[in-house]
Amino acid sequence: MSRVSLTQYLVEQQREHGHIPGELRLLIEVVARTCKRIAISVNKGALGDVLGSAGTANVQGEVQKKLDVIANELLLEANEWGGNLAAMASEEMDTIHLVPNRYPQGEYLLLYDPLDGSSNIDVNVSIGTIFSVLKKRGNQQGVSEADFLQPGNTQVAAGYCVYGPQTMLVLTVGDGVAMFTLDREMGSWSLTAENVRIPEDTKEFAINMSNMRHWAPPVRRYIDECLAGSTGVRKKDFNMRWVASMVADVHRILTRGGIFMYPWDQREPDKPGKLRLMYEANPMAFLVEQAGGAATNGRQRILDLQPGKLHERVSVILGSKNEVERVTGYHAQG
Ligand code: P6P
Repeated sequence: MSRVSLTQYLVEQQREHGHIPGELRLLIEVVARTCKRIAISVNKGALGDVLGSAGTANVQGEVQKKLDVIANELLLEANEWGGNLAAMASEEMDTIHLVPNRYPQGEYLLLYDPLDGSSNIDVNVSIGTIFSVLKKRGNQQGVSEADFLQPGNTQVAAGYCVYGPQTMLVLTVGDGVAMFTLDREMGSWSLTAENVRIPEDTKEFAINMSNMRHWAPPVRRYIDECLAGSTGVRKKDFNMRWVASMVADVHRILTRGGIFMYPWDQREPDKPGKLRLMYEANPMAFLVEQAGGAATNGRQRILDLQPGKLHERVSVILGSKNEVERVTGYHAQG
């Protein structure tokens, strides 16, 4: 049985739903092709001199791994010439990257975390690339950082590539979630799941438990109830997972349900959370909602948040709808 390729899926989506104009289809295919290229570097490991630190720090002040820099460069180079983008923004770059004048400018804005979960690179645990696509608003010439500061509910596409036992591309253009598995013999993406749905209930939570003493009361209450299991108010036992790669944890939740939490905590009270809104929380929230899940910052829908800065952080609670609503309800109760 011949499988549906990414190109065929995108063409059929455009034919049936008109969600994917040619310019957007090109953008998605170029990002998907670049993820295959990143996968080659990731899979080389020590054989490719790609492990360890690059000896530089990013805008977040975090030490950059060699693969962070490689993945960022690959995405920049691949997306400059298409004529469909006005600019790009990356976790690894302080300011936006304009399409060079030698190329035509387009209307789309591409944001990405080129390699999320970098702390897992050197220990061979799944990592991933996360991307989000916006459209420039208005028709004024040029592009500035302000053009990127749109709420997540304006995204036209979002997705991630997870470099795990399988290399998989997960994508939404606002009409459900599709999953593609890299067929290494063909070097192409094959559709392996579509209309992905997250179960509304779950028995599995994902949070970094070592931060427990720093959590706000609503988070502590929720996790304590999960830990009390069948002997407590939840009357069911829970399992825990924490990969420390958001892409891997979100992929598990899209595949079998669960709740993922990286909430505000009192270690750095001025920071709303650890994860970044524009190129981590927003694309993941778009995917999760498109699969019937929910995503809030504890009080508001993540996709409704109005960004103030390109690299701003946010508290993230996402996954199985009924569990996210329970945690959000606990925050409302104070
Ligand atoms: P911690 C990876 O660095 C990341 O940004 C997310 O992918 C992941 O969920 C989180 O941070 C892990 O953070 O504090 O558990 O190492």
